[in-house]
Amino acid sequence: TIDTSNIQGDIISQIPKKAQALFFYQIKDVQGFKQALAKFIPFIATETSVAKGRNDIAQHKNSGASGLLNLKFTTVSFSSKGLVKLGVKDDINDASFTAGQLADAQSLGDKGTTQNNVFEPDWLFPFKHDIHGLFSICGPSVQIVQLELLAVLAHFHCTIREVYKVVGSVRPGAEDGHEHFGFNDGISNPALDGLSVGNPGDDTVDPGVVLLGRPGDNQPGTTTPVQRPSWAKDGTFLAFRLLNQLVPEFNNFLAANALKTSDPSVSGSDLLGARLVGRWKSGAPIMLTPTKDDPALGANTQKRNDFDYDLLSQVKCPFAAHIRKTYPRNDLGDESNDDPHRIIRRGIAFGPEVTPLEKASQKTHFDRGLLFVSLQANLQQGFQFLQKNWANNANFAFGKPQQPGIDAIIGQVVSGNDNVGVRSLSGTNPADATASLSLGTTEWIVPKGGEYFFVPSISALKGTIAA
Ligand code: N7H
Repeated sequence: TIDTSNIQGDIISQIPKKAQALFFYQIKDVQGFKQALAKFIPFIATETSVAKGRNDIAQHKNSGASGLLNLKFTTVSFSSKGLVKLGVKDDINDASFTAGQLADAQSLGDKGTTQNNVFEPDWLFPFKHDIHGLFSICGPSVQIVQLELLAVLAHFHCTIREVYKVVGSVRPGAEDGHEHFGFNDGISNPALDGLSVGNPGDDTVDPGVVLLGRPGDNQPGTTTPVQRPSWAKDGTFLAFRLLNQLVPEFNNFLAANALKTSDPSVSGSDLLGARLVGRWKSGAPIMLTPTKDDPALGANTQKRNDFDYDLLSQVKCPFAAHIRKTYPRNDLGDESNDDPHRIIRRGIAFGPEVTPLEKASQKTHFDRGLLFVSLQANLQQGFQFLQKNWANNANFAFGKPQQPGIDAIIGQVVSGNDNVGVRSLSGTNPADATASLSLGTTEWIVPKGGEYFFVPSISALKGTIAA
C-alpha cells in the first residue's frame, strides 16, 4: 500500500482549483530556507488533504451555502540546481532533469538564435537563468491565491528571491475548464493502478509511470527498475512550460481554411478546429461524433473518453490530431504500449480574454495561453517523448497509408530533423484524406519558458531536503 498522506497534492488526483499562482525563485540563504521549509511542511497539500478538501467543497455546495469555500493548496518542487543548492547531490537518474529544460529547448523545437554555437531560445529572461524552486498555490479565486502567496513569501522571507511569478485562472462563465482556443481541457488523464479510478476509456497505468520508485518506474523497454535514491520514492517530475497562445491568429487560420460541411448548422471553421484537436470545443471526441459537436457527449464523463481510432483511416480523425498524437491509443497496437508515455496533465489557462480590438485586428496584443504542467516519473519517456518523438515527428504514427504530418496544435518544426521541416498534416479534409494542409509559418503556440522540477514526497522533504 502507498501512504497518500506522503504524496503531494495534484499528482494522483487534481486539486480543486479556480486559480493557481506559480512562483519561481532562487534560494539565497540555504540554512534559513531549510529551517523555514521544515516549519512549512505541515501546510503542504497532500493527496489526503486534497481528498478532504474536495469532500468539504462538495458538502459546502450541497448545503446550499453561497460563495466558494476558502481552501488553499500549496505544493513545493525543486529544479536540479535547487536540489544541488540545498546539498542534495545524489544522482536521481534522470538526465533531462539534471540538465534542465533550457538545455533541451532547441531539441524540443523552440525557436531562438544561435551565436557562437550556443542556442538561445526566444524565452522570457527569467527562464534563461537559474531557477531553484517553485511554489504552486491553488485556490478558489485569483485574489485568494495571491493573498496566500504573500503569506508563503512572508514565511520564507529573505531566504529566497523571486525569479518569475504568474497567476493562472479558469476562464469566465461557460468557458470554465476550456483553454484559450475554446476547447474543453483536462478530460483525459490516466488513472494510477491502486491509487485512482478513471472514467470509462481512461487508461490505468502502473503507479511507477508517475511515481518514482514504484512498480513501472522502469528503464525504457525493460522491466528493470531505474535506480533511484531512496528519498526520491513517491516523488514525481514536473515539466512546466509557459505556452503563449495566439488566439485571434488561430481563429483567423480556421476561418481562412474552413472545411465544407454537409450540415448548414455546422461551421466549417469549427469542423477544422475539431479535426486539428480531435475533440469539439465541448470536449466531444470526433471519433464518436465526426460531423457535428454533441455538447451532451462532451459533458458526459462516462462516454467522452471511451473510444479508439480507425487504424488506417483519417475520415473520422486525422492521424495528426493533437489528442491522437499525444495519446495514440490503439494506433500503437496493444494499448499497453502507450503506458510508459502517459503523463498526468495539470495545466491552467492564464491571461485575459481576447479583447474586441484583438478580435477585430486578428492580432494578439496581450499575453495569454496555458501554464502547461505534466507529471511523470521519466521526463524522456513522458513530456519529451510526446513533444519530440510524436508531436514534432511528421512520420508518427508509423505505418499509416498517408504520412500523418506534425501535431496540428503543438507540433514544432525542428531544423536538422529529417522527419520534419514542413508544418503540415494530412487528413484534415474528411473528403480527401491524401490532401495535406499547410499550417503556415505562424506557430499559434509560442513557448516562452519552462523548467523541470522534482516534486518530493513529504518524507523526503522532512528527512533529506529540509534537513
Ligand atoms: Fe494538449 N488544446 O486546446 O488544443 N490538449 N494542449 N498538450 N494534450 C488536450 O483530452 C492543448 C500540450 C496532451 O488522452 C485537449 O483532456 C493546448 C502539450 C495529452 O486522449 C486539448 C496546448 C502536450 C492530451 C488540448 C496543449 C500535450 C492532451 C483535449 C498548449 C505534451 C490527452 C482535452 C497551449 C507534450 C490526450 C483532453 C488523450 C489533450 C489542447 C499542450 C499533451 C483541447 C492549447 C505541450 C497527452
